[in-house]
Amino acid sequence: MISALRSLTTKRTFHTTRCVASSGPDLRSALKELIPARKQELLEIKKNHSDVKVGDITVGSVIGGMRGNSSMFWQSTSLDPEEGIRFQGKTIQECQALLPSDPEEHDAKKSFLPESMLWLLMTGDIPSETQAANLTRELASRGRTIPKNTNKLMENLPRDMHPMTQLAIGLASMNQSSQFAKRYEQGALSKTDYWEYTLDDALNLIAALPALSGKIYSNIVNDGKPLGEFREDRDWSYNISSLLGMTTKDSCNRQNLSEEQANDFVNLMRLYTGIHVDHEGGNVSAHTTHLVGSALGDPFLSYSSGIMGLAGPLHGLAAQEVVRFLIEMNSEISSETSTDEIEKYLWKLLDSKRVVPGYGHAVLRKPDPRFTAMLEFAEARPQEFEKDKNVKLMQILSKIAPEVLKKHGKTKNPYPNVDSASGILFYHYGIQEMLFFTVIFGCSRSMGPMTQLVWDRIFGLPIERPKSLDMNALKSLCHMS
Ligand code: FAM
Repeated sequence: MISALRSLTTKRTFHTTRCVASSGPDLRSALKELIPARKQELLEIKKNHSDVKVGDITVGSVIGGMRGNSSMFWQSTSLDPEEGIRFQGKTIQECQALLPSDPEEHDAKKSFLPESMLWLLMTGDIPSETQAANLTRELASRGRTIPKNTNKLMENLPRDMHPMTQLAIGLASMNQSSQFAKRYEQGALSKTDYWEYTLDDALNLIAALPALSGKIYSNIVNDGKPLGEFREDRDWSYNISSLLGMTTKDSCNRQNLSEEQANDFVNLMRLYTGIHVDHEGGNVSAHTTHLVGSALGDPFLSYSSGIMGLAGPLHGLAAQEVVRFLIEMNSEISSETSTDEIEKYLWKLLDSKRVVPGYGHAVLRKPDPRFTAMLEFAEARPQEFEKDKNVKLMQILSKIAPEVLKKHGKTKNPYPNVDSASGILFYHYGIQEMLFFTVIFGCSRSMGPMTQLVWDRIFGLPIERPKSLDMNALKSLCHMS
């Protein structure tokens, strides 16, 4: 299964990472090394090639969610319909091979650190072990405390408020601490300095996510009482896991996980948050962040808006829909290996005009390599997952559903997307509050849009303002009376 999916996802190689890596020990100094040449590049394109045509916009695209309309500049990731996501030109497999992991950990199955991925997104370079460790420490130091008002606000939110609403509120409230907003308000900021304060805010935002997600989860499951401790000497994903009560040492170990299971959970968190960071710019959460940021909204307001977009069922909330769907299907079929019953179940769903959650994609036309990576995580731990009938159904479904969707004939991409596998793995370890899954997605997704916002400020990109067309304009274009 894996090799079949792999062969579909590793056809071309791009080389956008640079030969000479930036030597700065921290992100700010590394960026300072890169900025002059990158700005020069864009300036040259703008000056000499602004008239080059990118494509034609059709009426179908105007009324069809702007599909196929390439009109956004996005720095660090690109999505090929056939092979999936590349992070600064690197596939998931390449990132898994090259990006530094936690040097303290000796587990052969350990995942790379999302902090390494953040470095790659921001700079285009694979960080050295020291650079990755420095960024890990910097985020842990910035994330040790969150602003007092945000803390108070989070403690007083209704316990049954939607977790994504809680996250959006928490992030928006941090705008009070925005260095960018403060300096801008004081009128003390020159355009060339925008990026430095944006970087500061962006790093504070990403660093605060373990504490914010921990607060939200404790609001949901523990009446707001903390489930674990924040460790300044540990990495971002470890702290997320601890604050969810999912480590054996620094948390209440809410699910009584063994040492090995807790370790695996932290690695699941690293893998999941490491590969969900970005999916180029047009998806709802990234695009929203970029759009709001283009009006010079600070990173907190911009990403809070992105989070609201991520909460839609056709976007980030799909992971929860998949878990519900797998559990419901399992309760209605006699065995998770009964191909006939699974097929019948899918047809019933499609005939009632519902979508098969976790399948399809607006851009991708092959199995999502992020799905493959999550599937591999389960396949590398057969003893852990062999008795989990939901995980088994997820695996079997990924072979049956594409065939059914092909016969159905509507879906442009009948293959599994990442949400097919992610939620059910978290569910397996005991994170079973489904509305919460998207919060974990939101932790990860911060990294791509925040990277772009920093580069938006470096390049001085303008406010976004596409032209819209009314019905009369469409009719006139189509020569209709
Ligand atoms: N099951 C049944 N029908 C589907 C389908 C699915 N999984 N995916 C697409 N279709 C239908 C779609 O509803 C549309 O039907 P109508 O013409 O009647 O409106 C038709 O196939 C063509 O759609 P498309 O061009 O293939 O897809 P879109 O670009 O319009 O939409 C998705 C893309 C992801 C919204 C869509 O495939 C979907 O609803 N999938 C299920 C929900 C899901 O898994 N979302 C997660 C996406 C994930 F990548 C993420 O953002 N987290």
